[in-house]
Order: sequence, then C-alpha cells, then structure tokens
Amino acid sequence: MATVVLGSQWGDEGKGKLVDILCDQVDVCARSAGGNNAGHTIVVNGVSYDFHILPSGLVNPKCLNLIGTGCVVHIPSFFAELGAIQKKGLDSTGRIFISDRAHIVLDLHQLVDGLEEVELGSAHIGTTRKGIGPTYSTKASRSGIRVCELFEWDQFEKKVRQLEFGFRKRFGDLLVYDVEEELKRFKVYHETLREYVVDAVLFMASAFAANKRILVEGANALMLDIDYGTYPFVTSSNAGIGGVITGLAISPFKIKEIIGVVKAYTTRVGSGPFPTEQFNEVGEHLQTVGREFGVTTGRKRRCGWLDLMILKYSTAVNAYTSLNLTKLDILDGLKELQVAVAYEVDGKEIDSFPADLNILAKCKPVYKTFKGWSEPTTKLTNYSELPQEAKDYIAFIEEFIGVKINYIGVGPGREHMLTKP
Ligand code: 2SA
Ligand code: GDP
Ligand code: MG
Repeated sequence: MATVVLGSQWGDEGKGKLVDILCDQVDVCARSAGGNNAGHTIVVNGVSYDFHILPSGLVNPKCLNLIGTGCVVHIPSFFAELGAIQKKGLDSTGRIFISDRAHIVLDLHQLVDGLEEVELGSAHIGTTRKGIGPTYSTKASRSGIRVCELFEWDQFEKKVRQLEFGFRKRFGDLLVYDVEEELKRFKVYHETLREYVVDAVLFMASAFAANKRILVEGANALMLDIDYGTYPFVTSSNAGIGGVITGLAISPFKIKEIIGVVKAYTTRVGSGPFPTEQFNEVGEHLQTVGREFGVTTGRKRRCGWLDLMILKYSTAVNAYTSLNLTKLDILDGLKELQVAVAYEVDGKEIDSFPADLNILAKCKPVYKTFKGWSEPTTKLTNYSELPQEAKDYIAFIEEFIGVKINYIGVGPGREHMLTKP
C-alpha cells in the first residue's frame, strides 16, 4: 500500500522533511509530478540537503527512488543534483530511477519559459523559469519528447529540431539558442542516462506485488494544481491527488493514507491573489523568522495568516486522511494570531473557495483571533509540553477541517517533529 504526502497550500509547507522522516520505514519513494521547479529542504544532523527533481527518499540509504511518468526532467539538472548530494556523502548508486515515459525538459523549454514570462509583462506568472510550463505544453500538444526517445537518436534529434523550428517561428530573434550545443550534450546522456531509466509501470507494479512500502512525495501543492489551483497562477501539472494516480499509475485502492502538509501560516512565491497576505510587521516576522526564501530561485516568499478556506477546499479535493502542521515555532512570540475562516465578497459571506480569480481578488478574509504564546517551542519533544494557546490553535484547525493533525513541526530538523496523541 502507498502513503501519499501532498502540499495543501501554495507549496513549501515542509513536505520534504515529513517525507524524509517517513522514509525511514519505506522501501520506495516516488515523485509523481513536476520537475526541478520544486525545492525540498531536509535537515539531518545539522546538514541541509536541497532536492529539486530528485525524490527526498535519497537521504535514507535503504530507500529506492523513482522519478515517475508524470514528471518532467531536465537531464543536466538531474546529473548536477546527483553530483551535489554525492558530494555531501549520500550514495545514490542503484537507488534512483526515471520513468521511460517521463518527458524531457530541454534548455529550449527553459528559454521559452523566460520568454513567455517577459511576453506576459505585468501579468507574468512568476514561474521558476525551469521550463515546466513549456514542457507540459509540448507534452499536451503531442510534440514533447519522452525519456525513452533519447535512445532512438535519429528520432530524438529530429524532434528537438522540430521543436526549435516551432519556437523560432514564434519568438524570432528573441530566442537565443544553440541547438547543436544542446544536441551535443544529449549525445553524452544518450549513453550515461541509460542505467537510470526504467519502465515505471512495471517498477511500481512489482513493488506493489512484493508488498513494498511505497511513499509518494508530492511536489508543489494543491493551490498550484493546473486544474484546482488559482489558475493561471499555477504550475503546469496536477500537483493534487489526481496527479499521483496518473503520474505513477497507482490504483486509488492502493492508497492507504493521504497526508496533507499545512504550514501554520500561509506563503506563496510567484504572482496571483493571496487573500490573507500581510504587508506589515506580521508578514515581515513570518518571512524573516520563517526564512521564507525559494529553495530553487532564492525569491522572497509572500507571507500571511493561515487560511482555512484554502485548507477546507484543498481537503475537499485531496481527501486528506491526516495532516502535518509545520513551522508552528515560527508563530512563537506573536501576541495574537489570526486565521481566516470565511471570505466576504461585496459585504456578503461566501463559504467556498471561488474559481473566478476576479472574485478571489475581491475576497476579504473573515478572521478568528487567537491568543499567541511567548515560550519557544523548538526544544520541545512532547506534544503535551506545548503551550495551551498552541494546543488551542491546533485543536481549532482540526475541528474546522474535520481531519486529525498527527504531526506538528517545531523546527527544521528531523528531531523537531511532535507526534500528537
Ligand atoms: P513553474 O516554474 O511553472 O512551476 O511556476 C508556476 C507557479 O508555481 C509556483 N512554484 C512554486 N511555488 C512554491 N515553491 C516552489 N518551489 C521552489 C521552492 C520555488 C522557488 O521550494 O521554494 O525557489 O522559487 C515552486 N515551484 C513552482 C511558481 O512560483 C509559480 O507561481
Ligand atoms: P517543501 O517544498 O514543502 O518540501 O518545503 P521547502 O523545503 O521548500 O520549505 C520548507 C522550509 O521550512 C525548509 O527550509 C525546511 O527545512 C523548513 N521546515 C520544515 N518544517 C519546519 C518546521 O516545523 N519549523 C521550521 N522552523 N522549519 C521547518
Ligand atoms: Mg519547496
């Protein structure tokens, strides 16, 4: 059976840390969607690891790791990331695999990502410029290139040139790209990538047949899901539960639990509406104390209060069986906390998350106020030691959403995770 870990807000909830902790008891860790736009930081014994396209299960030496069919892979970044973790002493030999059906992100896609952002001007999405949107677009328009095609060199070369031709027609001189240089590099990957490539359908089916414990590492989050997120300010894959099923060919009947990771406040990186965003000292506190910077781009993350309208909506889509509340420690020392429990539009309360971004932009959060706590929580090792005010905050979220919070993060390290009875 599989356990799935998913981001419930706009990403960076701390999924990587939970995945790392759970991977202690897991045989296979698999990514189902996204590419190296993701950034998952894991801190083990004071050493910090940043994962982008690689699954976070690589930190655990017993865990096999799969980059699934629903993912898009920039091969040079894949090798660079492998090199970086090897330098930190992690041995990935024989433990990392890529689906032969996953799509390849070319440098060309990354350049086009940048050009599309410029073309949008002030309406830009705020992408990571990792080529994610253009790669999923070429996948959907059936001109994309899958990993298996790299081993059919003539066909591969022809398809790369076709893509170049199409993008040149669209962007003209704005596209500064050397196709020969990219093909030259791929000629090397044509040999070196082979050992990592597997039939992921067989891989997963054999893992299930052998009763392996499987963990799916969600990337990005529900509010960035192409169908259920704040479109168009989303990523280009299904970051919700649907993407897990298609991206790894997992039957829903084989999913044992779906853990939603919820930051104790809200952050967002990139453009788009964000009803509870705080442009004041509270936002400043969350950003600086929470060290809210993008792991992939280094951008400052926008910060605001916890929004239970989002979490309720996200739970309706992803059907979380339990929650992991993270970064509770970042709220230490705030006198008062606010949590959005409804939205008001033109003076009328609405009780569901709107699809129309024009309406979302008009939403004014209705807040419930909580008393804060002054004691630092990071050193605590037991849930019972949490200040009563923190317990009240947690209990309210549980009750409002109707899903149990099993884990509470009070610091970045593996050891900073409280288990709630
Ligand atoms: P893209 O690059 O096409 O996927 O961007 C589209 C939107 O998705 C957002 N996005 C992210 N949001 C949060 N975290 C992400 N990963 C990195 C991190 C982000 C970073 O862990 O910090 O370093 O900036 C991530 N990846 C994509 C993006 O901001 C756009 O809103
Ligand atoms: P992900 O994309 O969901 O895996 O999250 P990121 O790694 O992008 O961002 C989460 C950041 O918060 C990382 O730097 C983590 O090390 C850190 N982190 C995770 N959980 C906690 C927590 O409970 N408290 C604190 N202070 N930091 C945390
Ligand atoms: Mg992240």
